[in-house]
Amino acid sequence: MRLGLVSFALALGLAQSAGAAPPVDTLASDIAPNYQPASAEADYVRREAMIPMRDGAKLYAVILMKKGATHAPILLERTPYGADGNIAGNSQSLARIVSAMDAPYLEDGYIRVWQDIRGRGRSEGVYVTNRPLSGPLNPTGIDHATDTYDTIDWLVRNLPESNGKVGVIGGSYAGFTTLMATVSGHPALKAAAPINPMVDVWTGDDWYHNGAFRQITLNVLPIIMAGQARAAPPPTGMVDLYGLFLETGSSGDYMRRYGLHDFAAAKRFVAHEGFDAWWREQALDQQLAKRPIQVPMLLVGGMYDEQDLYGAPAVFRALHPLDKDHKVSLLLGPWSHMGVESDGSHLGPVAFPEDTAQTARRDIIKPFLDARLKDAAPPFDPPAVISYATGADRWRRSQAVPAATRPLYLRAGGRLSFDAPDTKEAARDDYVSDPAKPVPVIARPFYFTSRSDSWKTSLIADQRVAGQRPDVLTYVTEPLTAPTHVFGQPLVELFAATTGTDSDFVVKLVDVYPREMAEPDMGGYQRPVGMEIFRGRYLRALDKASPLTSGKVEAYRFALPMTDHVFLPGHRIMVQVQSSWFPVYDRNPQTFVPSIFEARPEDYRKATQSVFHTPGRASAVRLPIAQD
Ligand code: PG9
Repeated sequence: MRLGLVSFALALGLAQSAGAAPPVDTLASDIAPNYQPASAEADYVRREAMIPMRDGAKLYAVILMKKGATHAPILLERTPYGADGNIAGNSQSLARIVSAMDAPYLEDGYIRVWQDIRGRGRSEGVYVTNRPLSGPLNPTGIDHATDTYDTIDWLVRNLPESNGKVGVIGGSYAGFTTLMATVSGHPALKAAAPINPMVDVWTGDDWYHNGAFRQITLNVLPIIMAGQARAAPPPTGMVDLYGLFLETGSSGDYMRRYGLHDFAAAKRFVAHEGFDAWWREQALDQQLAKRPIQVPMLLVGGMYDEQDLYGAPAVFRALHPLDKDHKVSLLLGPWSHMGVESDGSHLGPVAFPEDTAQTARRDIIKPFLDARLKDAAPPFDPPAVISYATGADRWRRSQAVPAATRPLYLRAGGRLSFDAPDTKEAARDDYVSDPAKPVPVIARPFYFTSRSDSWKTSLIADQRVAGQRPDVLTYVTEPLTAPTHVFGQPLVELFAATTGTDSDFVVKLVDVYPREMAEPDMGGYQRPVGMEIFRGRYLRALDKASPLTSGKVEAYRFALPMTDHVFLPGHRIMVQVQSSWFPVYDRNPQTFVPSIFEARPEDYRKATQSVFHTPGRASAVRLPIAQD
């Protein structure tokens, strides 16, 4: 009884020396919460605001404008990466504190606003990665559309310098929030420019492509989910990820090795490997197509976007047929992820005759926004698509995108031809796919972040790295005698069999440069034009994996990314076929297992793959041909 009382007293903290009050820290804080880095001499005004949302959460925004701005349009960006990071603090001159993307707007009298989305940076509220629109996946009534509405409402009421017109812009994750903003319904929202937006992360953006898991993107989890502030990727060291992933095993093993399996998002990947309702109901192209198109939109896509290649053209394809008042246009250029914001005069070893990104920013994106946001700006009505035709290196305006109607057939002897195969030629080609030696995306080493930028330029990398391997089939045309202009989404129709019970097929459309080029380094370069992967377990149903029947010939049909490319005379068109694409995509064990995240070392087995080219099983890539 006595002991019990003592423990009770201890629990209450009463056992401390009689009468001693707990210490109170009475020193004044050195933090200056109202510090204003812009001094009297600055040519800009910088403000901060905690903007109240309808549920009481306050979201942090930083507001920047030229001193003396008046009747100014507002350009809003909502980001998970830290609003403050968009302003470098070391100058009193506007031109020096913002990026080349932002400077022209500010110099032209715009108000630029960056906001931390809820739960990120200095904003209150709960962070949910790609928080779905209100509906079955999000019953809260709070989404990026409502947060944008509340933010815009506050901005137009509280910024006396504004003209009451707001545009939204942002790339990648912020491209996703930009798309979400378009359903907010706020009357002040007049234009949107989603750049390389995340749209359908199962079909073709960050997390999977046609069911093949993009393990490389796991490295991003800590960056936006380890805490409210932007954090570092897993501390793997500057290693060749080809070697690291191979040595580690499955993606599940990689997650466990670096503590990534504890992230809620990682648990969702494991729980939703297929294209089930979870992914389908947040695929933004389909979600937007169910709603009226309210806001003029210039979708910006990069043909060599190593992260969100799919999103912008997918939204265009979904909305264009519904777009009776022509509100939606697509701008497609030769850029890697977010490359439109930087130097577009080259990508990897491929040089362009102009800074394509600067042209796009100066002559297309800004005039589009100006026309809708500034009080007196010349009209600018883009056609359905503005694209940069690589190969020919010229800008093009199109009202329609051709369908993929012209088959380019895989033929015996490694030939590629617009003529269909005949019965006299060999029926198939075989190769052995060995998960222990997967086909590399680029020549090793593969770095995730580095000075050599190997991840950023991986989609334009020389494909000789693959074509020379015995586990990659190559089919190539004769040198072309006339230009062949491919504009749109090529469609793969591959008749193939495997001796395994699960399998990946990767198909690449490649421009083979002539042996001798003016730039000597480019002789014989195998330049990718469109490449994509399909995971065989989803052949029957995208939402539910099922084993392949060993030895059974199946038709694999899937689209390559949208492109605009001219194969020039003297060049040859090549198609490559392979069954791994590493380390961007995890390895298919080639033995059916319930979850590839949990594949064990013994599940990874060699398989013999057969690609058919007979009249009844005429493997081909169907090309959308532009008539210039
Ligand atoms: N595409 C990016 C992303 C990757 C993974 C998770 C979330 C976002 C991005 O650059 O924002």
